[in-house]
Amino acid sequence: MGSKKIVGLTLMGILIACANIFAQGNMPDPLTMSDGRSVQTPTAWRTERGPEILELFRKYVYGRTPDKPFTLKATVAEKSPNVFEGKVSRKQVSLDIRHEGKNLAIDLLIYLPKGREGKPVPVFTLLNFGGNHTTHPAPEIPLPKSHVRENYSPPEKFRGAKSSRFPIEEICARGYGLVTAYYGDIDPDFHDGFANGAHGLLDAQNERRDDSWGAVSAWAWGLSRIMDYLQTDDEVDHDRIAVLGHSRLGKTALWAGAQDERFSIVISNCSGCSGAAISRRRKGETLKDINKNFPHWFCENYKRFNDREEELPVDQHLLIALIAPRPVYVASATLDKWADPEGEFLACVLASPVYKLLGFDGVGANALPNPDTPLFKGRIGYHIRTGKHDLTSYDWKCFMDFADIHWGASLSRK
Ligand code: GTR
Repeated sequence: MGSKKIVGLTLMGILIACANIFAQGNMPDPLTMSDGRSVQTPTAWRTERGPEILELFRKYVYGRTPDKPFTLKATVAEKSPNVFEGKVSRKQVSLDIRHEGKNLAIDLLIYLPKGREGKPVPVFTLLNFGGNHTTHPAPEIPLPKSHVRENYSPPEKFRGAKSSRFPIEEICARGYGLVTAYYGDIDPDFHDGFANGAHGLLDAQNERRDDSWGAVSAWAWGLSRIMDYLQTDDEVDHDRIAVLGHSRLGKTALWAGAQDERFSIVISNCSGCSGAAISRRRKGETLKDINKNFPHWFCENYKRFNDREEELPVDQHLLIALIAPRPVYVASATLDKWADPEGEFLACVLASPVYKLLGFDGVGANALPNPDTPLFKGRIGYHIRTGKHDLTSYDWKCFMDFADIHWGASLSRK
């Protein structure tokens, strides 16, 4: 089949999907309050509709993160000023987070470009799936001390195994830094009854309710703790810290960015169901699939909407809208049907009116772009890459081009 025909079919798919969705008449409008009032000013968005949507996602989807006091101590565990032939410096920092006598350790791996004459570095922050040692073969990077899933065991076998997802040299060559941590340090990715990780740290026993936080919320909480640390690191540009995530960690990046405004760019890669994709389409993974296969990711209330997506008072375009007016980028892949690329793009289209209200262009298009043709028109960026569910150097190139545009133009250079 020629590429024109594929694109034509996809376009038709989007149009039919839009028509179906609006015909259903139950797609939540970002600019209408639950009580029917219309949201007409930036102030009404900031003070009423935005907080209302955030609360709905807490109550029905990701769960409520406990608002409890903790202390955070950072210790530099390793520093190598000359890696990648002296072009890059590496730093490993251990975070020790404490609450009522319990503690949680998160190990950070940080790469920064050299030769910036002391100027703070804009960075991309992303969690990894298998341990920091999977991002690069260097023996100085320790194996994780927290629980590791079967597909990354035994850990030593996976040293450097995911380096294609972390093109450190390319990132640093463009003047950016990379901050990563293992998501299992924050919360384990299996149903442990919410006993360990951030849940074990902050939850009181027998405290679980239908809107209590799941693992995605815990990982997002961990990203905010990494942000707490980055705000104290003088080598990092505190106004230019992006959060990025792939797949389940793409869902996490969106939820972290929606809650924590210190992330000045938010990037979701192949995030799919309960990430960027519109749930009401029921294409690819559905709420029933995700709640059945990953019962620990979301709150208990979310399960009430299995096969009843149209009753959910939110859909995922509202999660993207919560990031407004900050720049957000959504990336899909042509073969990643499970993540519903058309649904991911549709969410960008449906979030765009909020950006407009706040004085900016959203995605700036109504039709799915051709593969490998990124949309950089407004503050919602989008591309669909040829290929499978993955995070590649092509995706990174697009994210960095997007960051060049928004961090270069919208914030004063330091
Ligand atoms: C799949 C899951 C997706 C996606 C992916 C991943 O099995 O159905 O929602 O998150 O895992 O994170 O790798």
